[in-house]
Formats: sequence, C-alpha cells, structure tokens
Amino acid sequence: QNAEKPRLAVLGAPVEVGAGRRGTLMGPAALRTAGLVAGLKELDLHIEDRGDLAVPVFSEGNGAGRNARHFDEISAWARCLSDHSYDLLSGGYFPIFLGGDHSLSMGSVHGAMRHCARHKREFFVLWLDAHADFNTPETSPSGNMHGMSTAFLCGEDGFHGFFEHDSFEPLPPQNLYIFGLRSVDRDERALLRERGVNVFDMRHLDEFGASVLMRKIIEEVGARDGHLHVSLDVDFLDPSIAPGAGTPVPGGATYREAHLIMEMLYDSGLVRSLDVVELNPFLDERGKSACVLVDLIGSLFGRQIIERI
Ligand code: Z70
Ligand code: MN
Ligand code: MN
Ligand code: MN
Repeated sequence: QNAEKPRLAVLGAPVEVGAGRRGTLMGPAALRTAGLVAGLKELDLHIEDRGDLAVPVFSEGNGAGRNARHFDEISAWARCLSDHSYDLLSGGYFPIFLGGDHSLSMGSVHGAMRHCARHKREFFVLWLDAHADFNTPETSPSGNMHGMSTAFLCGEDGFHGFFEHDSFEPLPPQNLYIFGLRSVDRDERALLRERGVNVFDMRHLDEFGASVLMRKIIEEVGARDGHLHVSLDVDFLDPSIAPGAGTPVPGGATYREAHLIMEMLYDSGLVRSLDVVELNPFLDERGKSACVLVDLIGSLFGRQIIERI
C-alpha cells in the first residue's frame, strides 16, 4: 500500500466547448459543493485547492477549417493545463483536475507525460469512459474535441498547431487502457484496433469481472514501475447512478464495480495524477452524480470500509 502520503493539489478546469452540450463549465463548482476537498481532508491528506483556472486568451476558430470545433480555444486550455500538470508533478504534488469536458485531458495528460519523459519513468493512462475518445478530425462524426483526446495523445494526425511545439513523445497505444467502453464510432473502432490500444469493453467487464481486468492492468503497470494517470469520465458510470452526463450511455459501471476499481487502484499505489471530467451539473439530479464522483475519489485515496492489513 501507499508508502508515503501524497500532497494533493486540486485544480478546476471549467472548459465546456469540447463537448456537444454546454454545462460542464459548472463541474468544478458542483464537485466542491459535493464535498470533494472536505472528504479528502478527512482522510488526513495534505490537500491544496488551487481554485479554477481562467480561460486563457484564445482566438475563436476551428483550427483553420478543420472538423474540430473550437480547436483554438481547446488548444489554449491544453497549453495552460499541460504546464500546470508538469509543474505540479515537478513540485511533488499529485494533481487532480476537475472538469470540464474531456478535452482537458489533452493538456493534463500531456503535461504528466512530459514530466515522466523528463524523469525517465514509463507512463500509462487508464481511461474510464463509455467512449474511446479516439476520433481524429478526419474520423469524427461530430467534430467535438472531447471525442478526440486519446487520439491526440497517441500522436494521431490532424492536430498540427495544437501545441506550440507540435512534436512530443506520444503515448504508445499499448500504454493506454480504455475501460468501460460501450459506444464507439465506425472509423474510430478501426483505428483503435489498428493501433493496438488496450480496450476493455463492457462485455469484458461482464465476462471477467472488474477485479480480474484491473489486476492485469495493475500488474502490467507495476512491473514497469510506471506512473499511472487515471482519467475518469462520469459517463463510465451507469446513467442510473450518474445522470449528470452530456452523453449518457446505458449499461455502464455499477456503483460497486466503480468503487472496487478505485480501491484496487489505491492499493496499487501506482496512480499519480487524475482527471474527473464531463460532469454536467445542469443535467444532474440534485447533485447525485457529483456525490458519486466524490465518493469514488475518496476510495481512490484510501477510504475503506474496514482497514486492511
Ligand atoms: C463520439 C464523438 C464523447 C464523451 C461523448 C462521442 C464522444 N464518439 N465523449 N462524450 N465523453 O462525437 O466523437
Ligand atoms: Mn518528479
Ligand atoms: Mn470521455
Ligand atoms: Mn464519455
């Protein structure tokens, strides 16, 4: 188990134009109202709430005629988030990014990836999501950039100019685990397979159970002493327990599956950065989804029913 307690830094990223519906802008506020910071303090953790980032200066545009809506604004957010992610990790913090739509991970993960490259530490991503978010501007049926994050991070084409320095060491698709998948577009599916991304869809989860699959992931990352970044999309959860999602898909993870995953991740001690994204308080029911997410984050940071030996 975790040898030494991490210092946590919470950072809100109220970005919403990467999604098809407005409202994830209110996500960080709702997560705070649901007691995120107080809940972590109860676990005797050092936690600093760094507030919300302001939308950086951007020009309105889709990246010069690309099928990528609000490319320029998302790019501005990502540049800003990447630097914060890098700096927080370099300062010894465990960064927790509160979204905001899932396009924010293009920045948070990019920064964490740079930090690991610098320290020669292998980097892995666990993408807990109903969707793969592996579309490119070429394959995307919607042009919404929250559906493109993993493709961007794995170095797919179509994102020139997104960062000032275009070239970065991309995430090897074998270091990406997509977990909870149940909605994927046709060309996106072909690309996932071609690239060899580790996809655990709901059928896998039903057939083998969450614990078997998680153990496999934890073993692979642990064997390489990797840094594991967890990116939690609220639509990973079943809409019955988390209705506050812009694109709810039936048949998602149950409350108990999700908690078990978080508890196993805590025990592994491998997680070093986190995104909590896509919460849309405008669509939520009396804070239900925000509260479930806060509960899950508690489990990820060691809250247990009974302490294990
Ligand atoms: C679809 C697209 C998506 C989240 C929806 C949906 C993508 N594959 N991602 N909600 N979080 O438009 O690319
Ligand atoms: Mn470091
Ligand atoms: Mn997503
Ligand atoms: Mn999703």
